[in-house]
Amino acid sequence: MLDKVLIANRGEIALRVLRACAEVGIKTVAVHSSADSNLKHVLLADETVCIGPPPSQNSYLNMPAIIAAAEVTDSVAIHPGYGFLSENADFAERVEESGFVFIGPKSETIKLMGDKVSAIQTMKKAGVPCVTGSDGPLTDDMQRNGELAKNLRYPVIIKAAGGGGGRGMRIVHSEASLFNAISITKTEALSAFGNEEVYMEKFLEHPRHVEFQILADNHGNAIHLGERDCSMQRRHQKVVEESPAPGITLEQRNAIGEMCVQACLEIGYCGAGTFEFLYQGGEFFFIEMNTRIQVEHPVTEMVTGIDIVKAQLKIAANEPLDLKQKDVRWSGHAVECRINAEDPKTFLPSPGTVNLWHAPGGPGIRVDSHVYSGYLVPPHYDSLIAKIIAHGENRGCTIARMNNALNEIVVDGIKTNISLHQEIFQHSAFKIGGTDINYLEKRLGLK
Ligand code: MV4
Repeated sequence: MLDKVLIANRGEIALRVLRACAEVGIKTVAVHSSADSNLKHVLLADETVCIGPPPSQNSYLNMPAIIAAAEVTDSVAIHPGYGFLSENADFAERVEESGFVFIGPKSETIKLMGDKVSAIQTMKKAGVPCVTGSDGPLTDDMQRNGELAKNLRYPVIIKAAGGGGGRGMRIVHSEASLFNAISITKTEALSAFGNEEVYMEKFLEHPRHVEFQILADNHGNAIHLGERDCSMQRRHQKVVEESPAPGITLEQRNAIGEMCVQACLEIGYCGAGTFEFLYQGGEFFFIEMNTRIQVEHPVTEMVTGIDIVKAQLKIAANEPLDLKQKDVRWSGHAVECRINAEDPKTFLPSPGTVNLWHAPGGPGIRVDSHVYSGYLVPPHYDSLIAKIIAHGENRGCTIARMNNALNEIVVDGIKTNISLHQEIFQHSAFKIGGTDINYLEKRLGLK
């Protein structure tokens, strides 16, 4: 196993990684900004290194400072968590070149998937179903672009190759606005991502966001852990996630999961990964691949009983996967609520001191959180303070358990979105399941 892992992140995911390391006897190094000395995982880590001032740019995104911290602590590997440098191919490459293990796929894989045009081309070639579109970057031939959009039939969507996660895209409803939309998206993409390449897809109007979790090792083994439904979102921020996705059959799960596994084997994927699909009209369409651990990984862990972070550590240590696909079983249902330090009506961040924190409990409840009574939520970072995960034998039981948990939890001193979750869980459409990506924004009167 790895001897010592540096955790290049903060908050709940840093604690999640620390717990996995401690469980398998790996020493931990917490790197943190000067605003984060009192983070729970920093207090628990074997060693700590302050890597800079509060702004992320100067600390959690400061590559030389993080690599220097790995050097002075004799770390052997770096876990990037999610966000920050987790999908930065340049960072992964520098980590590798400095002689450390980057806990994730090879830097070339991150690069290949980070460019959405090459990601889609790769997946299409590997037999994964994709949204019909331009099959590559748009050229400056505007007549050709016009014909392409007409053939796809409006609405179409223009997306930046360097974008992803909802950044750098524009919906086009008619030819009148096509050329302008392409040109604006290119300009924005160049300034935001340093890459002006854009591509076109048919715009799906009522899809659900369904993603597949995979694990692949360095020995030619890959498995899938089924899917998660992340359709309950607002402005590309997921609010509630669940597994399995309502209405998806075991046959669909096995068929799409197997395609993802085959694609992983073809590209020599290594580590944990997620295939994002749009699901509409009973069909799956690949849109992006994430090469990191995701916020919502616990719902998959709850229904499969597989510890995905521990699997990442074993894979990074070059161990073969100890599970075959036939060993993966899905049991019951799991739902996750993201608890944010934010105003439930305006969604503005609400940093400050948590005077009192009381976590929910009981059968089937898991709490992934770094918060404790007296903890100060700094204003510099993401507002996620806790993830409440409920697991039960079926969706109804799971929702009932989550309702209990949302009633039990106490957070005093800062505003949170707990009331939003309570409201969502009363909606009849949510109780039925299978709402699309537009549901929450419509319900909130934003659409
Ligand atoms: C789309 C789409 C409809 N049609 N592509 C947004 C985030 C990025 N991962 C891709 N996104 C979308 N791509 C086509 N061809 C709708 C979205 C989309 C979306 C997707 C998943 C979850 C939430 C979303 C919210 C708005 C738009």
